[in-house]
Amino acid sequence: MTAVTAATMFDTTRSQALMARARDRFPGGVNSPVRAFGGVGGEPFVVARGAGSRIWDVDGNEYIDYVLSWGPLVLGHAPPAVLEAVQRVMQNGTSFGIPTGLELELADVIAERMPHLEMMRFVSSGTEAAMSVARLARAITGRDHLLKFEGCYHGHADSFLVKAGSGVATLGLPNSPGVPSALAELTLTCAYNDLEAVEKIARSVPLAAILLEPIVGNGGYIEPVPGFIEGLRRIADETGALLVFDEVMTGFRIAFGGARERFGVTPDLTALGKVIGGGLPVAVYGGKREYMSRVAPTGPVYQAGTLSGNPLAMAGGLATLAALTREVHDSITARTARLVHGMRTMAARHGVPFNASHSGSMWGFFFREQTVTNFDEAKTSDTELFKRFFHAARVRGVYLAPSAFEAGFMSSAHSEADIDLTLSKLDDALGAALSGAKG
Ligand code: HOZ
Repeated sequence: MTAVTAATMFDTTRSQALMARARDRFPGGVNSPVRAFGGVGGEPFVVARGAGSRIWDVDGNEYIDYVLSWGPLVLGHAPPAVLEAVQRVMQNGTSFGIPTGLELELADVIAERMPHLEMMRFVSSGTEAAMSVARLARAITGRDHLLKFEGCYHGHADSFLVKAGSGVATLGLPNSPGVPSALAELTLTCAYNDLEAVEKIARSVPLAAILLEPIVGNGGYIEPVPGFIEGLRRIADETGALLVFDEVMTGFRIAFGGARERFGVTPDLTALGKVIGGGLPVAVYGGKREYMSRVAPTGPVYQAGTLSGNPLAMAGGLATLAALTREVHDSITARTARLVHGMRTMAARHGVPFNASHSGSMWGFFFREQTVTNFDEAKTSDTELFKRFFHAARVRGVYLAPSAFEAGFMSSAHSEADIDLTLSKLDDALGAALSGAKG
């Protein structure tokens, strides 16, 4: 199929009509900024349904999906085990605001795979988890300053909208109006992987916490260099700061047991989300018992939520983690490796500067020769080529994250045949993108 044919056959009439109406109701027509396609231009599509590795838009176009709701759908779309569990639990009611046994069951599974979460608190979004962790770290240490890394995204709480990644990076907004400067000043930043800068800051300012995505997913996919995470642990210990892993994206993806298993470093506090809800709104924060005991009502650090521990969300998470055995994790990892390897080969064949990598089922790529180690380097990748590649892939039926600064994901529903098909479509798409065509 030539590029022209692929674009011509691609009807988006219904999506366009709905988006035109949506723009009147929602800022940018969306309920979360990256969805507006600001990072790639053009019109977002409106999704109708998903099954396994595929999604279909309201015009009937089919896509192999590598966004997977931005990470949670590690079993793919509408997995029968999750649907059955949620439907079964739903028969007994949708929310109580009273403890249920399901919360304890999900917490036990999480603690079994991540034993450093001795005690935890469920919330409904990654933003809430990160915001609560920051408050707790400040309360434990009696210090106000936080250190985060440029391009890392920890949700949209005031303290974290400073040189953030994800939509903030995609839209080129370094910070956000509305965040009181008095608060923003308490959030210090430096480049990811720059241990020397961390050392300098941590020794001159008393830090409550050093927070990071142990593998960055919100500034594009960026891995820590050997020794970086170990170095952060040492500096935190030596300076009295807490080390916080934001594993909302990486949790149950980069390794069966998350970043602690992958890097052999134990954080003091952890935020998790996405996979632990299997596509329903759940997040959690937790860590050492002595720290988590400071949270109300055992301790004075206040945090609450009407829908926290929601039974439907707990059921979704339990069914997802039950299906995500180590064997299943390993097989998704193997397919991710094959996709990444295939993309490298494809780029080499086309003679394009490119690098791609993955850890477990989380992956990413940049149109740039050298490995990317921080967000400044990510910004030097060829984002114009990325945009053309994104659109060319989309009209050929492969949905990639609509931003050069987001990670990709894989699910257990993606078959070997899906990977083969994806690679052949991406090869064709790259050819079209290099010839300057968007479609
Ligand atoms: N913050 C998410 C990506 N890192 C995007 C969420 C969404 O748009 O749904």
